[in-house]
Amino acid sequence: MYGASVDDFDLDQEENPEQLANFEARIARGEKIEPGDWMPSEYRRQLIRMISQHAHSEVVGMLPEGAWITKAPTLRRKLILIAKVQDEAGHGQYLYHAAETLGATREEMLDALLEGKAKYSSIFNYPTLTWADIGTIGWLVDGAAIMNQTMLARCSYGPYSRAMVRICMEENFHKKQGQEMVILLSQGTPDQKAMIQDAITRWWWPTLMMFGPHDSDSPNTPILQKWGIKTRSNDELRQDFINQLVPDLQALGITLPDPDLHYDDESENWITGPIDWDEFWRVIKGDGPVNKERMAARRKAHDDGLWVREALQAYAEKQAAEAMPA
Ligand code: BYC
Repeated sequence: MYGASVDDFDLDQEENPEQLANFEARIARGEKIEPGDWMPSEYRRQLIRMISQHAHSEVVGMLPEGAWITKAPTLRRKLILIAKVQDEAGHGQYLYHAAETLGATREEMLDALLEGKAKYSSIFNYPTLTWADIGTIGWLVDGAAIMNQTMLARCSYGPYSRAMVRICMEENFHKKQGQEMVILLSQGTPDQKAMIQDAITRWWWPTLMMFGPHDSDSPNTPILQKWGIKTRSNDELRQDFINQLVPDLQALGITLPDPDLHYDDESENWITGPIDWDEFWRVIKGDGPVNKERMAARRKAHDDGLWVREALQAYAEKQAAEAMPA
């Protein structure tokens, strides 16, 4: 997908065993790999894939919540939601920058998204039907993201790892505001209780899918773990999330939509019933509840922003012309 930018670097580098051994020794010592450093092209390719998809997720992730800014029930909630959605735009910026350090251009990455070649998180292909969805996204979706991103803050690639540190701090605020909303609604009027129960019922399974397929069906995990990009697997992170969330939600009187959910004394884990992976693959292939709506919104935003890109380009050209000696 990013052939030109990725393959132009260090041709035949994998055929140099000494460089590869040195690279892997650095990772084993816990050193960060930085943009100008030698790296295998597959390491670069994997990072561009993951970081650009992550950036797209942040930007597409603004849509479900952005839709509720004008409908927030109080000024305080509106301010919080605006700040959160603005943070997601900032996260997208840090991440696109991190991917640019690997040689991918912003245009290539955005084209890949708009042409449907690049993925973004499955979770953003579900609609936000009620105000309770906003609290649920904050607690569950941002909570799942933090679980995954705390791991990525320790990843071997310096720019991604540093972006993650800052993003995680902001995500913690997002999670807390969501948790506060869920707690309040779960202790509110019968209508509010029903609304939050309905939202958790709809978001529970899609949130578990966010962590990606089971380890046995995850083709990228082995190489990502070998090179210190992921330090924990999809299933490990998902299990930690389930163990954290189940007791908290049950304590609020919320029922999870899983008749098989039970605590296993031996492993000390909450065990869920089977995840509907057919649904997951359908959603990431473009056939989720609101995939088409999300992509239409992104394409419109891109088209509407054309005059800004043209103005910036004209300004840059003018500056360059003025800097030229007469
Ligand atoms: N959605 O080999 P696997 C946020 C794809 S933003 C879509 O396990 P990997 C927030 C996967 O890409 C949170 N696709 O992949 C924002 C692969 O296909 P390709 C976003 C998924 O990379 C705004 C195939 O399935 N976080 O929280 O080892 C507001 C096989 O999977 C998904 C990140 O992006 C999915 N859920 O592991 C609020 C974190 N899962 O690419 C909140 C960075 C899997 O080979 N990314 N696929 O064609 C990662 O940590 C990893 O890429 C994943 C997947 C854990 C997501």
